[in-house]
Amino acid sequence: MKGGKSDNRYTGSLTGIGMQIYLNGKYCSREEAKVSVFDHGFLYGDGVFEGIRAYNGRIFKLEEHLQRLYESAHHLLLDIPLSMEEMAEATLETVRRNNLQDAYIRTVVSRGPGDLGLDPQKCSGSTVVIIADKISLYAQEYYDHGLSVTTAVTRQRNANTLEPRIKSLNYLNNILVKIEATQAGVLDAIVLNEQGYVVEGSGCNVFIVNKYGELITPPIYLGILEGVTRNTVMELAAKEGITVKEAPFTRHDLYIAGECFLTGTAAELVPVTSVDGRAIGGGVPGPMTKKLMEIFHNYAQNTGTPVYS
Ligand code: PXG
Repeated sequence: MKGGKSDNRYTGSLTGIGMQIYLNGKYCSREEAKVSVFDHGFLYGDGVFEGIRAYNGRIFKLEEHLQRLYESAHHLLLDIPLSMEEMAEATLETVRRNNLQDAYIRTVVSRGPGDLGLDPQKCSGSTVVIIADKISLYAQEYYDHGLSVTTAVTRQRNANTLEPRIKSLNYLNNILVKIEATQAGVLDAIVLNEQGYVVEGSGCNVFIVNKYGELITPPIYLGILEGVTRNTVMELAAKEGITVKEAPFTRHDLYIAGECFLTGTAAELVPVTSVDGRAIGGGVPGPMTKKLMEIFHNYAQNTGTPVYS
């Protein structure tokens, strides 16, 4: 992006040599993996996607990701020409063909090629893409020392426009938030909804630890993507005996929080130690954040659908 600072995303990306990409039932090279300029995914952002991780030869929460993909498609009346079982198998096979143990998988289903009008009925059939690559979102120093973030001026879409629970190919709201973060010299920004409640980051969910030691994350009805990592962290924390609440909170609650962290498939758990220049928890990652990072890491390494068996 012109004028923007480069960050350290996708540093682990494969060079593409020998990469095998699933495209509409066939596996092809990076060079061959091309879709039409008439695809409504390209023309209108008409489609859905998922970002999934594999750890240690196992796909993490595959069923949950596919469930969300199919729910997003259902809302958009978008046909996925594979059953969920077939999609699961295609996902496993894509990781296998790329011989990966740890991977970041991008599944995309778009409306497919049509004419230049909006009408999805004129599209000939969905385009399905599965890419298995590597990803490293933030440099290790941010996991060790925490991230500085700002709050974004761009607000969350309300559920009567484009429902935030749909993981659609229209990510412009999120991209505007990301641009704001970059312009402010930080790596991410926190989004508020129209009522001023904290909802999420540009591509991640948000948690705080309040002064009572409770772990709080915004409820789904405020307008968030129901993150797979978010749900996993809530479950793992509850098992640890931590009080976990889905409750609305404001920018002020964020500023005075004892701890704060972000969750996402790509980011995993990353501590936040400054918001709009206000230090969170003394400006260092808090004990609950560190504990949950460790528990999540162990859990992710030892669970999931085996790729090679
Ligand atoms: N909220 C939003 C808006 C997201 O896009 C999450 C929360 C976290 O959900 P999971 O299920 O992953 O725990 C996401 C997912 C990126 C990037 O480059 C991030 C996502 C998707 C695509 C790219 O940061 N986030």
